[in-house]
Amino acid sequence: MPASRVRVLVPGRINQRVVDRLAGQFEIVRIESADPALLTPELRDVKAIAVAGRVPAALMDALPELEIIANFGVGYDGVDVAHAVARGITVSNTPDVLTEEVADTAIGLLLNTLRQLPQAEQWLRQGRWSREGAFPLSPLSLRGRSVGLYGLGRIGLAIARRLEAFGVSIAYHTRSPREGLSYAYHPTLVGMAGVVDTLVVIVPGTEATKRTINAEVLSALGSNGVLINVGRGSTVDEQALIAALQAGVIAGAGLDVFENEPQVPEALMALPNVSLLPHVASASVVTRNAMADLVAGNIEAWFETGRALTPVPETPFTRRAV
Ligand code: A2R
Repeated sequence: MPASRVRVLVPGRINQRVVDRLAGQFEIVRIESADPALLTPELRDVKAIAVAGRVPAALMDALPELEIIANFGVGYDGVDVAHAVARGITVSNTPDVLTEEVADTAIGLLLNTLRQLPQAEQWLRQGRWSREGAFPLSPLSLRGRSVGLYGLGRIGLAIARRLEAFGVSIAYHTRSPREGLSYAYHPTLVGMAGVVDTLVVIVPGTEATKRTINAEVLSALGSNGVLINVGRGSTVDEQALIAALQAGVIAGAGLDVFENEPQVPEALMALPNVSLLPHVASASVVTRNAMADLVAGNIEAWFETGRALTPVPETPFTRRAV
C-alpha cells in the first residue's frame, strides 16, 4: 500500500500543525474523542494515531492494524502503554524539545508563588496602587531557600541548573542517583521533604508516583514549605494539599497541573496562598510547534524507516516488514 493511503487517526484536539504536516502524506481521520464507538468499520485499517490526550486499550483493540501511537507531550500517562506493549504497538513521545520551556515556566511559577507577582499585577490593574498605596510585602521569598527536586530527569536537571543561578541549595529524590552531580541525593521523598522547604515536582504520572505528595510529605515539608508541581496532577493528593494549605501545614503552592484537568477544585481557587496555571508549562508557539513537528516526524519516520524517532523506553520496536 503506498504511504499516501496510510490512515492516521486523530482522536480529540491536537495542535493544527500536526494535522497540516501529516495531511500531505497520509489520510487524516478525525474523531471527537478516543471512544471506539466513534469508529466506522472502514477505519479498521488505521495504522497510526496522533494524540494529545488519552488512548485507552479499547481504542487500540478496535484497530487491529495499529502500529504506532505518536503522543503530543513528553508525559504519556494518557496512553495505556502496558496494553501497547502487549499488542506490539510503538508509542512515541516528545522529549527534549520542551525541556527548557518547561524549566523556564517552573521558575516563573516558583517566583509567582513566593513573591505573589500575579496578585501584585492585579493590585496595579485594579487601581489599588494609586488608591491604597503599595502592594503588601510578600510573606515568602526565594532568598535563603532550600529546594528539593522530586525528579531529576531532562526537565528536573534543567530546573536545577537554573536554580543554581539563584543561589539556593539544591537536593533531589529519584529512584536512583545521577552520576557526576553535586546536588544532595535523598533515597526517600519524605526524607527529602523533611530537610528542604521548597519541593518541586517533575516526575512522570505513573502508578509509582500516584499521590505520593501526601499528607505525610506535606507535613514533613513544614510551615514554611512551598510545593511547586509542573509534572502531573496525579502525583499530588489534591485533597491532602488543600487541607495542608488551609491549615498552614505548608505555606503555599504553585500548580500547573491538576488531578482532574481542566477541573480545578473551588477550594484550591479560593486559597490566597496558591498560584495556579492552566497547564501551560510548554505552551508557547515555538515549543508547541517543535512538539508538533516531532509528533509528525515520528509517524513519518515509522513508515519511511521502520523506526520512530523518539519511542518511549517501553516500546523499542521496529516495524515488521509488510
Ligand atoms: O527514578 P529515576 O531514577 O528513574 O528518575 C526519574 C524520576 N522518576 C522517579 N523518581 C522517584 N520515584 C519514582 N517513582 C520515579 N519515576 C520517575 O523522574 C527521572 O529523574 C525523572 C523523569 O525524567 P525524564 O524521564 O527525563 O522525564 P522529563 O523529560 O524530565 O519529564 C518529566 C515529566 C513528564 O513525564 C511529564 O509528566 C512532565 O514532566 O512534563
